[in-house]
Amino acid sequence: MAECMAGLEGPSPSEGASSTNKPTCIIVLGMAGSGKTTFVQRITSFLGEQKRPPYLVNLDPAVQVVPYPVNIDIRDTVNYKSIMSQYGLGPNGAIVTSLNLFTTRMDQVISFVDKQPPEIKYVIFDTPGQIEVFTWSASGSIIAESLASLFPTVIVYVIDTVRCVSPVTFMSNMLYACSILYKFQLPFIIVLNKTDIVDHKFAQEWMKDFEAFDKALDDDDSYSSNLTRSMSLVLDKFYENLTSVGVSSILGTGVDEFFKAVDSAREEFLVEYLKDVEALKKKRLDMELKRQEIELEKLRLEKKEKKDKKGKATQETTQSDSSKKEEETENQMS
Ligand SMILES: Nc1nc2c(ncn2[C@@H]2O[C@H](COP(=O)(O)OP(=O)(O)OP(=O)(O)O)[C@@H](O)[C@H]2O)c(=O)[nH]1
Ligand SMILES: [Mg+2]
Repeated sequence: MAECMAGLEGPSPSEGASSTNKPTCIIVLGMAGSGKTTFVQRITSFLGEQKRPPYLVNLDPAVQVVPYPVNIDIRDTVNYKSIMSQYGLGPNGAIVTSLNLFTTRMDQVISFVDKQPPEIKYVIFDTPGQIEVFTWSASGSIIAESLASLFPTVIVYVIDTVRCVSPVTFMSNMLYACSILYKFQLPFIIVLNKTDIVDHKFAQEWMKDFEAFDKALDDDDSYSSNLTRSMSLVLDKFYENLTSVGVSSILGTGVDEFFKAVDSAREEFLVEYLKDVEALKKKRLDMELKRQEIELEKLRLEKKEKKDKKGKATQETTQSDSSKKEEETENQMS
């Protein structure tokens, strides 16, 4: 049953992301229709069969049916249709705004995740297809950073392999993946989904072997293919450290390999990323302390100003009273 987020106080999690008991947070991103929700459903049933059910969070406010047993559902907190009419937004804008509003309660989400028993090894976040939420809106960063400051966190980018058979669309997908990786700076796994329709090996070969990719581009002499060729040289560094897994969310193939990749990404997080996250946490704390100091100083000044004004007003009243009295005495004497 979904958690009720109303009236819950913010968290005070005791330990950081380095604790061995902390579950791994998996944020599932990908373009619209790439199969994120079906993938989450598949990995949930895989873990369920192994008696290791995950904790599930749906961050898509516009989804009609959530096909897995969701624990936290954004739809219980924000109504995206009424956000459309309230703010005069179109469907995409309303999804981005809904997520921004939900993000203001991220502390509550963290509190729920933090309260999970040690048997919960994975917390999975399904996200909307409006990937711009995670690329240019603040909420994506807030969600990822606040999770990573407390739990080992991994970004999973789901790709529709069928849409990648053309080298140009493959490249645009990779550029998106690359921008997300650099934005979040967290361990990153690419899931080449829908392998029941197309084998993913060609995509892995293109990532490893520039010449193979170059050859695939030979049949296309458009401007975009020339641009794509230059881009693939630039992306070489990005491909070097990339983990990719072929999965069919419909058949369930590749899921065990995916979890092996997640477990090594967790290790990678604990060894390499934690330092940065700890530094980020410290920076945040320093900033928060500074903000509180400024806020206190502002309050002090406001209080002093009010007191001064009150004093001045009393002085003026006393002065006008005494001048009135003087006037009255003068009048009586004359
Ligand atoms: N053949 C095949 N179809 C798949 C696979 N995964 C997902 N699909 C189909 O792809 C379509 C989109 O799947 P969703 O899981 O809704 O995709 P999504 O990324 O969550 O979509 P949005 O939330 O709208 O962005 C559905 O028709 C799925 O049945 C797969 O591994 N193989
Ligand atoms: Mg979905």
